[in-house]
Amino acid sequence: MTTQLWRNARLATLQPGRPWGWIEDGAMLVKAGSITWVGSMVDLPQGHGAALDHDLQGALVTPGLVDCHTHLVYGGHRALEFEQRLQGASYADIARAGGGIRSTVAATRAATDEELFAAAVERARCLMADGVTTLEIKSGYGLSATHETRCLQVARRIGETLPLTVRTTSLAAHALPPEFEGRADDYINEICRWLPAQHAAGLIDAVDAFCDTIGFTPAQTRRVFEAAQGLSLPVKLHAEQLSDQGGAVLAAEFKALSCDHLEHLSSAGVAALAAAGTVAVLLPGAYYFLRDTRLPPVQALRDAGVPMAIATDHNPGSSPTLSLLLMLNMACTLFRLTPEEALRGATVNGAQALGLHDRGQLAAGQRADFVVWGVDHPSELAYRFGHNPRQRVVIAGEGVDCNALGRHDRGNVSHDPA
Ligand code: DI6
Ligand code: FE
Repeated sequence: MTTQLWRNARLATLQPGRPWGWIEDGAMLVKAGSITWVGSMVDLPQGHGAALDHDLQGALVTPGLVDCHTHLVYGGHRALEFEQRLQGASYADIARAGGGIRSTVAATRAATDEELFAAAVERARCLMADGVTTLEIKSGYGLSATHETRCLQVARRIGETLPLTVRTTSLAAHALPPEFEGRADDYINEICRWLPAQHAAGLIDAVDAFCDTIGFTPAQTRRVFEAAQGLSLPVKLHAEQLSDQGGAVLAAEFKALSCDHLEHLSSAGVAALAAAGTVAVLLPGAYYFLRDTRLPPVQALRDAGVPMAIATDHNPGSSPTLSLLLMLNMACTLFRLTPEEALRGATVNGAQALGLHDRGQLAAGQRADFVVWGVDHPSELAYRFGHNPRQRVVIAGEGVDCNALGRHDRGNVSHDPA
């Protein structure tokens, strides 16, 4: 196996102990997809035997970004609902009137597997071009055994098509499908029946639910978690987004990998997350797009030592963004995270929210997933917005051509007005 040397780099390793895990004149050795050594150029081991030499000419290198919360697979869009909200309708009003998530469910069920895949892989490609090397994808717009399975299969196929790592999460308990109107408990029973087969087919890495007034109750969420636990699957939760249902305390009881959103998180919820080692995933895109005014309790999370992650929450209703870099900026401007907290949130803490400990830092033994950026200082990644200074994305030691991968042939679409 060839050893690669990446040298003349400014490294934000994010190793603990010093700001940014900073190494000014840095180098890395990479072999068989993993980092084997990281340090200052002056300490580079003699006789390292690297056959490939990459001179980065002083560019910044960070770990590859981890987008630990997305709903990437769906049909249609919700631009018209956006217009309704601009005219004063609330997100919850639209959901109660049968729009919102349910309208995306109808569009998803109507789409073919190929249509779902083509749209979703293009979204994943955009995220990868933004520096994302590990991506979580939730189901949750199929809401029946057949359609949830299709969405999870599409998510898996993205991981097989693009070089990034895809982790899949079942979010069957996202909304009540219309055919179960008034029978939420029956729908929960159904989910508990499908999960084993989807898990046996290798389609699920974790199980999530939407615990809220327009989602499911804590008692219903508990039943989904018990089913997951019976399959030894880790759980996550959309908790305390629109109201405080005590979801975080429930999720902590099940040692959840993460609790996500958390604008309405109580102090009891903060304490429970801290005790359980659960990651708080903050989603500034949804906060921004829904024009929320209630901030997640960032200082309380910080004081309690709860690791905070940042993700896009890409979905058609509350966060149609495809830029995790933009979320770094919003995490700072809207939630008052420091730029370093934001970057740790989109790397090492995002990885922890997925139960992954082999990535998120530049350190010996970690996967060689990293990004080369055309900026001087890592703070600039959060400071700039609407700007992508990515120079190279490297996944498992291999450079990725972000422009080519996953791009769909639009050659059969004529733009010729004649
Ligand atoms: N919370 C969200 O922000 C997304 N799902 C959820 O439970 C929004 C999903 C949508 O509006 O389509
Ligand atoms: Fe979400």
